[in-house]
Amino acid sequence: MPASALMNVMIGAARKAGRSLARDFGEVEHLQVSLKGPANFVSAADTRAEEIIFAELSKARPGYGFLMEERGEVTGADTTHRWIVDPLDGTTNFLHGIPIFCISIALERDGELVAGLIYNPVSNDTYVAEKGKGAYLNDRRIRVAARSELAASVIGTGIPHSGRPGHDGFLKELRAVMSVSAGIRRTGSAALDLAWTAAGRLDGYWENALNAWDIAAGIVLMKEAGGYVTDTDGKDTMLKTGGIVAGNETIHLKLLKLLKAANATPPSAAASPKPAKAG
Ligand code: 2AM
Ligand code: CA
Repeated sequence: MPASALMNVMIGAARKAGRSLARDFGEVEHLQVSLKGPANFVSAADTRAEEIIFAELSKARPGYGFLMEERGEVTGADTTHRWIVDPLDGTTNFLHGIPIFCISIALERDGELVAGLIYNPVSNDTYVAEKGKGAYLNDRRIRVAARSELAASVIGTGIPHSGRPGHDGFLKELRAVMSVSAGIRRTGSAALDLAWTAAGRLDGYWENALNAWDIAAGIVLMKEAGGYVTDTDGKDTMLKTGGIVAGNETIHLKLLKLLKAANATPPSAAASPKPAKAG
């Protein structure tokens, strides 16, 4: 399918920022050994990528608003359109030289997500979707996986690290899902988890406490790949609540039920270990 004018704009911005990120990623390995470490360098790489995307999208669609990870909300003259952008999703991977990170760009029109792009500049994988036009990976149509049994399903998730909320709650959810599924994967990029679920690599995915820019493009991809995506209450308010559950119709429903039941149980011994007795 030839890309629309809108998608060409999004692809152009992502590829240009992707070249900058890929160049900077090549430097990260050298910096690992330096005393200061690459943290400052990575946040500069993130900012550089965001500036490129901001400039490219502003040039092509003057007046559209923005919600960006670094800049936050930028109100445009055109209040019907808003770009939702994560210039570097999978920052921890990037920082550690792990080539699993991406750029995520979504467009909202009248409050509805209408286009999404996720681009990994290392693998050169470009996932795109526009409302009503299907989802594609490098120009090939993608669909969610057809598996209906959790026992055969590989499920993606994100694990809260220090500074993020919900550690005990996550352990309850993990216990529930790991005991009935074929395996759990944690990529470190919520956007790529959704892209991989849309492409049928993962059968399902859930995570909590995310930001709108982590998931906006992935939501469009999931829906256009024939998938189901809601927050943990089964509602279409993922951008507000930051919780997300995704899969085909059956896996999505099974995951929702499983997570709901898990959250209704008291913390297990594993989730809240008793302090060891002294002596
Ligand atoms: P980032 O790489 O842009 O930080 C990994 O589980 C996912 O969670 C990534 O998409 C990551 O985005 C996101 N993430 C990491 N820290 C976060 C935080 N403090 N709040 C919300 N999302 C976070
Ligand atoms: Ca992110």
